[in-house]
Amino acid sequence: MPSLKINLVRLPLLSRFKTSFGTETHRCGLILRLRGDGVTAYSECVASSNPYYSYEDNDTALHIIRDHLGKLVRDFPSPDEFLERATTVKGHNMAKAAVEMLLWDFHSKRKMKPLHKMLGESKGHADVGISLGIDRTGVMVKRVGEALKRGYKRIKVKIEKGKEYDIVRAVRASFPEIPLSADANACYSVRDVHLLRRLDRFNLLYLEQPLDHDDLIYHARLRKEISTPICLDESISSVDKALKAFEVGAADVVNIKPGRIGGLTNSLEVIRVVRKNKGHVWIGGMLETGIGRSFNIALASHKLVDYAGDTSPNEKYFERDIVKNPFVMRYGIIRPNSGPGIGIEIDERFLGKMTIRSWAA
Ligand code: OSB
Ligand code: MG
Repeated sequence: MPSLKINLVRLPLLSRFKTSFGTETHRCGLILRLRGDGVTAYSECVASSNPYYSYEDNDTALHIIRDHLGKLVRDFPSPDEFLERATTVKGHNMAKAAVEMLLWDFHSKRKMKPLHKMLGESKGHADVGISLGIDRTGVMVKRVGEALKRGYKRIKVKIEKGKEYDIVRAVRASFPEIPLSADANACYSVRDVHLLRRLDRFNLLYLEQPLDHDDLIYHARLRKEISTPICLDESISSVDKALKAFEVGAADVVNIKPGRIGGLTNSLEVIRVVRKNKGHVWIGGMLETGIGRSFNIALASHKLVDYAGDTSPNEKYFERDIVKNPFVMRYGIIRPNSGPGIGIEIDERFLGKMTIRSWAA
């Protein structure tokens, strides 16, 4: 008998993570487990306890998975087949992605193949950058220095409206040459071009999602008005949005989060769309536990992913993770697990301890 279990876990973060939309002190998310045919698969839904990054949160994702998507996986469809069935549900990509990735893990394990090899041609490693939350500029500069010492290949600082210039200037003044980017998480409007133009002098690799979470058109306009390349995160919620972004000239770079795009199948397609349009692509993160991270690392190892992503090892976020074999970064790279599927060993006892509620779907 197939069984789908959903656990809501709550793990304290080592330090608070501040973005322009809010401050996180915990990772509160859904862990999915699918059992059947002698296989146990896991995945993580990237939604959190609030709808500040996008409209989904843990409650909407739980509802969609438990009441609509769960029944579509009883015969263990392929990820493709599942997505086809799930087209009746509009939107809710994070919920869909959690189930789609669960099936990727399931089928990779059934074939006894590591996930990164199921996804296409793998480089065998992911290039790793770090995402640093907003803090006092002195603290941010110190954190950048520590991250560089640990070998991170790219530093991204979160910015917010009115503080962008001071944050980026302080980091650039201390580290004139490093690969540096800034992530606004959609806090500017088209009337703020003058603020963003002032960042042009800092030679950023790109500016991530300056404008509205759903926008393409104003990003295309902004892209002509500043010299810093534009990277889209929130706005690229589907393959269709990726195609349109390049059609209207809204982006130079795309941050792919499989959770935002409905899973790995769509992510692979977006990667192809971006590279075909001569854009650059990297894999982002959503403060996931080691389970969610393992999917990101597998995808970030894909041959066509050309920029370092936000795939820091989880010691950055958690004192203790719910996996027994967390990723280790050396010289700014992480190797995907070589075991079947995501290759993660779950710490079931600790997972149980961190679980607030669970459901069978
Ligand atoms: O915009 O990339 C983002 C975390 C939560 C929500 C949005 C974002 C982020 C990050 C964290 O930047 C990246 C990571 O998981 O290491
Ligand atoms: Mg972002």
